[in-house]
Amino acid sequence: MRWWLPDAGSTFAGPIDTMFLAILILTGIALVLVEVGVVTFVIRYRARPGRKAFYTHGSTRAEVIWTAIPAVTMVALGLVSNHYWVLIKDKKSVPPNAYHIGVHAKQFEWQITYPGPDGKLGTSDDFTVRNQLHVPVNEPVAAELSSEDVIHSFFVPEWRLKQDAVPGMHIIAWFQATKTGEFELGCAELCGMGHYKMRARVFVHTPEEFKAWLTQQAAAQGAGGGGSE
Ligand SMILES: [Cu+2]
Repeated sequence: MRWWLPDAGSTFAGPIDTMFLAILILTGIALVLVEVGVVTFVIRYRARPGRKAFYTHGSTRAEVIWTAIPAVTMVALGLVSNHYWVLIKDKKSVPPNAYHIGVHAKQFEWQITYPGPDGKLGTSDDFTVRNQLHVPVNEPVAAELSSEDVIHSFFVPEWRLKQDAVPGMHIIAWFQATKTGEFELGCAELCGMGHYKMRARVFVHTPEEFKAWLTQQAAAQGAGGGGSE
């Protein structure tokens, strides 16, 4: 049983984890201060034999302070995290050399389309595999997300990347894996009765392995095969 975050497996993991930790510490401090305050006041101003509980309408000065500090903290967090939001989510941030693949979500599976030998998505040599996502390590990949039916969400915890796939929309989620191995792509949006089993295996390959896999798949498709399951 893991008690902390999944292994860091993409270039986004470092900054996202740092931000997560900063927010956890700040909210942790706030939690302790508030709870200590509540308990202290409850004990100190409680009713006792011969004395009524102390009652106050409040203090404007205290209210201004405890509103201003969280407000300033929130704005500061927003400003600090904006850089990473733009880096990860902005349409213009997708690296021009990214390897584009199609990720089509439907109840309840992932259909991953590869550009085939010509390296271009949307041509006749494209091929599709079900519930398997193969990508090369240390190379930017752009997943072109679409959905067949309802909203699904593309989520690979090790990459710290989560993006909705919305019917009628074409959304690109890019990432660069930094760790080879096998991971899991889960659907992170409740999408129906089979949501719990909507997942794909993720394989992050070395460039050579990836090339070999692509060649083998393309050949199998050319020979009339249906891709590997
Ligand atoms: Cu789903």
